[in-house]
Amino acid sequence: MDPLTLYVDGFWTSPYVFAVFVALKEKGLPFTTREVNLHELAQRKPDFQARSVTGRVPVLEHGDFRLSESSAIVEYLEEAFPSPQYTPVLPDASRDRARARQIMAWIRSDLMPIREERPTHTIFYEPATAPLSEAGRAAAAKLIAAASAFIPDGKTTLFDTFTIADADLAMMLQRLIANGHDVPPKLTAFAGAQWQRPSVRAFVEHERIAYVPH
Ligand SMILES: N[C@@H](CCC(=O)N[C@@H](CS)C(=O)NCC(=O)O)C(=O)O
Repeated sequence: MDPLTLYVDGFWTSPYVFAVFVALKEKGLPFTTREVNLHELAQRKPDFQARSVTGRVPVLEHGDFRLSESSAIVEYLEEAFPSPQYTPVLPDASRDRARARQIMAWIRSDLMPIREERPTHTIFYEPATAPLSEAGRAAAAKLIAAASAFIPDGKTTLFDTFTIADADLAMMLQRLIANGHDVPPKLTAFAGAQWQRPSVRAFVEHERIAYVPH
């Protein structure tokens, strides 16, 4: 098999790297990682710029093929390493798969105040100290309402089996939970269960260098 290399951020906090890392782990694929120190602007160095084109992590290398954009990479992995030989990371049924794509796209394009005021380093390093702004509180209420609607009552996965949409939604909820915000029990149970998955734990517990604000 062509070797797989995942380019990750040096602090292991990128939610987009997280999605791809978890997909690779869930599929049981052997891969190596290479850290790109964004705080040192390593993403702008010609070598990484040429690999990524967009100058952002994650980038996946599969042999001589290189791809950036986390949702495109997840889709590629799902097609290149399909079920039943490899564990699927998207739902099989077309409507569920469409719903998973909807949630993944929404998480990547909405809720900007939460992403800005509760960045993922507040999950993995120190919690935030400033209270949420009015826009942050509105975004939190929107996330809670949407997650409550998406997650079936009594379940800790969105669909019958785990998908990357679960990991994405759990990461977004952890921005609130890890910072001590009030989140309904159904959502804390969901995020807590997702956080126990071995693939997720491998990312959460990965060794981290001291954080440098940038
Ligand atoms: N839509 C992209 C977002 C990737 C992204 O924003 N990556 C950030 C780290 S979380 C990055 O590389 N930032 C460096 C930069 O933009 O210079 C994806 O899903 O992969």
